[in-house]
Amino acid sequence: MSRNAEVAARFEEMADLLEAQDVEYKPRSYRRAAENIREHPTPIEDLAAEGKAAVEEIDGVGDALASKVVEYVETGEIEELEDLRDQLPVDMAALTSVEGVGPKTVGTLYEALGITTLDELEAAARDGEIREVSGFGAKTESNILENIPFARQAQERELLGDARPVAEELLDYLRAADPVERADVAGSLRRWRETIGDVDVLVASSTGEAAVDAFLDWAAVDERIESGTTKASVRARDMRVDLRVVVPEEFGSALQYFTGSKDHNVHLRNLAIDRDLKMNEYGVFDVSEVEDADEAGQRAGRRIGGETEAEMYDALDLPLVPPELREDRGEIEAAQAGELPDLLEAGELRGDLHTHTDWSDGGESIETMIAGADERGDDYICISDHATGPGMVGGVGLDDGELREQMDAVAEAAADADIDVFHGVEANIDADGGLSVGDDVLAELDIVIASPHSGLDADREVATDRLVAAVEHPETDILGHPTGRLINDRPGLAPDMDRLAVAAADAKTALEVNANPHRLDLNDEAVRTAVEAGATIAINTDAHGTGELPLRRYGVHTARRGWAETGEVLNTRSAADVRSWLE
Ligand code: DGT
Ligand code: CA
Ligand code: CA
Ligand code: ZN
Repeated sequence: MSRNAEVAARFEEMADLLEAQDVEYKPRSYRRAAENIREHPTPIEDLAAEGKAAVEEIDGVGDALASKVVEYVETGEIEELEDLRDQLPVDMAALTSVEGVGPKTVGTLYEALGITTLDELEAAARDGEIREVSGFGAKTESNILENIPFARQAQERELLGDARPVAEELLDYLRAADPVERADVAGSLRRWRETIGDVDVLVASSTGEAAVDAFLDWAAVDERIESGTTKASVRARDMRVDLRVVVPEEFGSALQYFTGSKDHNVHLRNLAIDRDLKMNEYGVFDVSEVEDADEAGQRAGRRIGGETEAEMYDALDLPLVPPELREDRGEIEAAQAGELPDLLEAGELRGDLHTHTDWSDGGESIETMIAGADERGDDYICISDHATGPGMVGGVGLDDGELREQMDAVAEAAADADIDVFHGVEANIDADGGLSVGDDVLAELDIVIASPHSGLDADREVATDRLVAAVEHPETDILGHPTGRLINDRPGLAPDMDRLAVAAADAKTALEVNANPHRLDLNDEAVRTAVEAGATIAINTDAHGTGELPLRRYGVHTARRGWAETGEVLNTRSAADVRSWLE
């Protein structure tokens, strides 16, 4: 975590603790300051070193808050925060991660029942104590109980989009270190799972201890958890990072082993046993001449591979299975039958079909977004700002008149652009599956994205009906972030994906894989249902600024985890082919 993020997190905790005590106004100013400090491009410690006045330059940070920033940078503590924590000794972050539980609820439940942790909250809900507290009822209690497992999981797992950049920074560092011959990520991060328990990194080196030392010296390490001659674990940027060091000859077998998943590996190992082979992190061995292969050492038998990962699969007459597929969801059977999907590749996407500008809640102009796409080498971009309607707060969305005005602005920008520009809209799906924009306006736009932004706690049946109706709307081209989930934050809708996928395929409406790492919506399994039903998918960043255009890769790898092939993805097509698909 950067120091800016650290300070922001502390201000947010103060806001929560104050709010829990029914303090007015102050929580809002702490939250606003937190947001601006987090986003501020200058390291907060540099500003603090210049003095309080420099800190006050940040929007929303006045004299009092600037003093606290300086205090934190100088002492590592904020006295007022420590006092607040003493007054209300609760695990605020954990408790408020339960949907429906805010700081005020935490304060009330602490006063009434002394609840300080998730475990205590769960026990109280289970024992029916919460419904007895004034202002609470049986319904609230059962909601809390239902949402606790989700919150608990959210506390434990990092977003792919947070973990990946940390791992890549570490790989750059390790690959430049003398003792390191090769380095790669393994584990769930290499499989691009949407959340990550810990970061696994594998290094090939003939001088193991020196490689471990280099890792421990990485500047981002905050805490050394354990270390030995060939492995170590640390905390860095608020994540656990595990390092393994192997000799170069065993890099392939170790990479295969530590990439997992465990189920995939168990399945492979059983295939190996059937052929008198033994597979482990040290290699693949022919053990037909070995008396008792289970009892003999790990490296017993005749080694037939392990320097590369491909050799491990080759020993079983299998093609290399892409890491994203290694979940034991049928990929081994497919590999045996020669029917592995020909997965979409990152470089095959030719444009983004869902982006925002400062006409709605984006941060940049139409021209800047187009230039950003051009710079990335894309062939086209779709400008699709929010329309007004259910789920849009604070006048963010455009009404029909403004959308018409925007048509001229987009046409003007398109005329000056070197890439193709589509003009679209992100319309909101209302409770019945209708869209929040007039049909005449929808008909004039190139691309209509229909997204759910409200009613995200509807039951399965209701949700499915509503999404199917949106997909079948004659003007809808893409169903945007179909479930509306926010990973670790909000479960979103849980539609019957089979029904939705069939409806989308029939209506020729694309289903979005929203690439924002907080969303990844559709998720991997839903993508698989979609493509099996013959639906088309569209991988979009939903970028609210050019800085978010590179998030596309998270969508690509999620689609790969859903077995998506190139031809099934709308935006692998040329602009002309997208236009004819739209007609
Ligand atoms: P995570 O960290 O929870 O997101 O998931 P992974 O898959 O990264 O799991 P992790 O970090 O516990 O272990 C990394 C890989 O090491 C795992 O995917 C497969 C391999 N592995 C770990 N423990 C075992 C085991 O007991 N048996 C087998 N076959 N493989 C294991
Ligand atoms: Ca892991
Ligand atoms: Ca691990
Ligand atoms: Zn959007």
